Amino acid sequence: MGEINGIFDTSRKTLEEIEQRLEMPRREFLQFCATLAVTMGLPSGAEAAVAKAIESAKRPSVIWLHFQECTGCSESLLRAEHPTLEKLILDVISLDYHETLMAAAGHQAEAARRDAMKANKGKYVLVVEGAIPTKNNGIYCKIGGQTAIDMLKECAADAAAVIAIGSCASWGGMPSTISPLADSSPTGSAGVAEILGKPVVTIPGCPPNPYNFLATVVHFLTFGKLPEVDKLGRPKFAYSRLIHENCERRAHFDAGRFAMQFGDPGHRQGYCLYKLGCKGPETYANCSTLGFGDAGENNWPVGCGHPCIGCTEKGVGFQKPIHQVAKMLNVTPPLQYPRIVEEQGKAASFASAAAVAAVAGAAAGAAIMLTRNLGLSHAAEEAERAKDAGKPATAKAGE
Ligand code: FSX
Ligand code: SF4
Ligand code: F3S
Repeated sequence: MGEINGIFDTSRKTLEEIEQRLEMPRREFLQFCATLAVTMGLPSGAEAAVAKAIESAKRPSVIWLHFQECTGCSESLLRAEHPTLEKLILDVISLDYHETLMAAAGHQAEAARRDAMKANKGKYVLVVEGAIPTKNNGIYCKIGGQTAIDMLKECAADAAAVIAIGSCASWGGMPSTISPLADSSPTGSAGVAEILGKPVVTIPGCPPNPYNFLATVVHFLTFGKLPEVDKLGRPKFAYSRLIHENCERRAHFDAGRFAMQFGDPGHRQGYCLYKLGCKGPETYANCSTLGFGDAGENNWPVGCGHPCIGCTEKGVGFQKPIHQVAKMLNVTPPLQYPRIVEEQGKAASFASAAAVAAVAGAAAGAAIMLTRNLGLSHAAEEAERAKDAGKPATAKAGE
């Protein structure tokens, strides 16, 4: 995977080489950098620094461990399209150990891990996916004869940075769920920080948004350090706002329009899912503004009609019953308060406004695009009204 020199691989590369390798025109590459800069909340113009960091051959060695999990975190990353993980592996990071993607197996795989750790001592990035079972000395998850506890401690000892990806690695996630009849999870699953006894960067989500992980790694490439985090280790650029603050259904919440059961008229019209147990009001994450899978607007749980289960929030996801209504942490309407006659499918969403702004390469432009988007939505509504002229109105303000 290229010659390693210090913390970064300096054996490559010109922008032209990147274009060839990523099979991506320069313009698209810069758009990708702008998207990451916007995700990180960097000011306008920062995409140039991001592009420079990627093109100037900084390429940290990454050791990626898998413990108790479903591999959905890696799967989610594989669904990121700008560029794909496969291309990222070769061009942005040097992925020296990843059990589910590497060709090597058995002793060869373990040898590759130890070689990479030795060659990059103190300089590699350790990414951990999955929870760590602690009951009975951790025997419920073993790799190459080692328990997850021992392997994690061994790999973390000489790492420059540790990133826990997914809710499982962040605090235990799904495997840490406790049955009402028990006082602990079946295997005593814990998160990385708990095992190491020190804070680590966490990217919770089940699965997490791949751009939050990519942005964290690219932040490391660009600035030589990991991004600022909150008290749970989550990068502030991604986890500082409640989902409820920027939800496309927020206007319905404020107007008291709720889906009462799946498939009822309110649900079909895109009303608020609060009464179906949506945990958006007590969950910090950027799902509502970023979306998933590059599949266009509305591609996130609430956008698809399912209440948020709070998968990024310790103590909410996999702990509270899905149907239980959320605790309201903040009822102040956001600045971008949409009009209450907004209906799903009539206009671009906040997510697409941010994406367009990113493509334009202007982080600060997101707000402008958002304003334009609201204008467009108004225009779309007016056009709809004109089209329906002569017919009875189907929706009234405040309905
Ligand atoms: Fe956990 Fe990742 Fe959920 Fe799955 O591997 S965060 S179970 S999506 O995939 O760790
Ligand atoms: Fe959106 Fe859920 Fe808040 Fe309703 S309760 S506005 S669906 S985040
Ligand atoms: Fe998880 Fe809720 Fe986002 S369920 S993916 S935090 S919308």
